[in-house]
Amino acid sequence: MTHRFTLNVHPADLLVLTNGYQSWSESELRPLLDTPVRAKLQWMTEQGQDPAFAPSDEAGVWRSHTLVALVREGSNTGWVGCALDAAHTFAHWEVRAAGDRVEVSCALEGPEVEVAWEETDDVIATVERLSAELGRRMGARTPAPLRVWCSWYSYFREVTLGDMLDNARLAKERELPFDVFQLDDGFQADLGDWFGADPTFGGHARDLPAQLAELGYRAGLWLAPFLVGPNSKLFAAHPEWLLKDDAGAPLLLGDNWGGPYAALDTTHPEALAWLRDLAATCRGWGYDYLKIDFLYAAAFPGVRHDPAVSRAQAYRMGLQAIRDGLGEDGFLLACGAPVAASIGIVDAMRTGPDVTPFWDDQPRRVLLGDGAVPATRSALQTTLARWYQHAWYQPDPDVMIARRELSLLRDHERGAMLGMLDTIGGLRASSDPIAMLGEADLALLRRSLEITAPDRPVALTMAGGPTVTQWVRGTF
Ligand code: 9PG
Repeated sequence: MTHRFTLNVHPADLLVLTNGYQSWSESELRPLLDTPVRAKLQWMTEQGQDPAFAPSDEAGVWRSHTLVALVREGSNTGWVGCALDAAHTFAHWEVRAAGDRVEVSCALEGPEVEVAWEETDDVIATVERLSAELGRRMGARTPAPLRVWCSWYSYFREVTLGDMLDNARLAKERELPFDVFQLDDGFQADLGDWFGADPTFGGHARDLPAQLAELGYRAGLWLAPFLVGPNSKLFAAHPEWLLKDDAGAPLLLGDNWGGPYAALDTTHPEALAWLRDLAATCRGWGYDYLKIDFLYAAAFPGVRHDPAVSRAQAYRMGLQAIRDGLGEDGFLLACGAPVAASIGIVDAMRTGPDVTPFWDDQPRRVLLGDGAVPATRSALQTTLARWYQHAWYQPDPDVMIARRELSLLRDHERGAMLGMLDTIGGLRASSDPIAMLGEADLALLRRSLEITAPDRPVALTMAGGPTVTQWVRGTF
């Protein structure tokens, strides 16, 4: 079913607020007559966009997922559209400049759901109200936000058990107020082979939680539960659990670990049972916080065991299996995840691409058109354009990089990050090696770990830096 609306407004007078498909997908407020960017390489579309509804590359044609707003330039008046349920259905909004009018459509991929469309003299308030309504209908979970130390942004896949313990001990010594120490990618034998250890990790993930507990910290673990490495034992043992292409071969997608990977078919009952067992085993090891990543894979277009299940529904079945295995009282942070379809099952959601110790990656963002590129600038822009999503879960705007060493970020860029964190609310996180932090760095880190209530980004301006409108519009 497609809903259609025509506006008798000149496109040159409007800005469009878009919401990207998954955590890393660019979200922005831009003049309607501008041209969106579309990733030039296939793996970027697979990893950062919805391949079934990628951004347009035509001037005056914008695509958005679940929610869209049109704002009259220089005012807070306009129109807001929102599909009010995302459990079974992906809602594909398209806004198109058509001469001196604007055509808007909302195509539903999945069962029928209610679609709200309102003209308003307060766009910001209407976005917040419809977003809250969606959150209510889907039973949004918003537990207390946590302060997390995460290994990824300093150690990447080279992380060791020793690095985790060294940082936890130093954090305790310096009385840094973290709740959770979270081990990221790099401990596992392969994607899918989560119970085997990477030989360079120097131990096993199950050895960590008890030692963290002694220091007073909860243990968190990263998993990409829906991914299966082509050389993994899981791939060889259960090809029937994998999402297939039209020819019946396992679908291989993305390019993040030196080549493409397969995805679990989450409509397969045995794959679901395996996912429940995976989460329950991690819980048994002592992890009550899971960062589950690359989740879009379960919603990837492909041939499934049960063809009657929509992509959104297949995704939620996989997510629910993980929730069931972890338990209701465990904390689930989703990442690389279809944002609205995750509401009600996850506790927190990454709301933008990865932060980096540098401001921008123009070759990949501008020349290759990848709005989901890891870069502090992209993370800021996308998270700010999603300020209203705190009604869906605790937002995770990613880590604050406070260290001056091994970082190209300048003071006003760190300041912009801190301003964004204070505005968005939600989780606070760091990945800095504690031993690398001088007095000024530690002060900034402590400040960045102070939890704030979500606010509207409109009033925020950093001294000497860009205004929020400039950030969100990408014009800086
Ligand atoms: C572990 C990492 C961290 C990180 C996640 C995710 O498109 N890309 O190039 C791209 C690179 C890394 C990436 C996401 C996308 O990072 O967001 O926090 O957990 O995986 O591998």
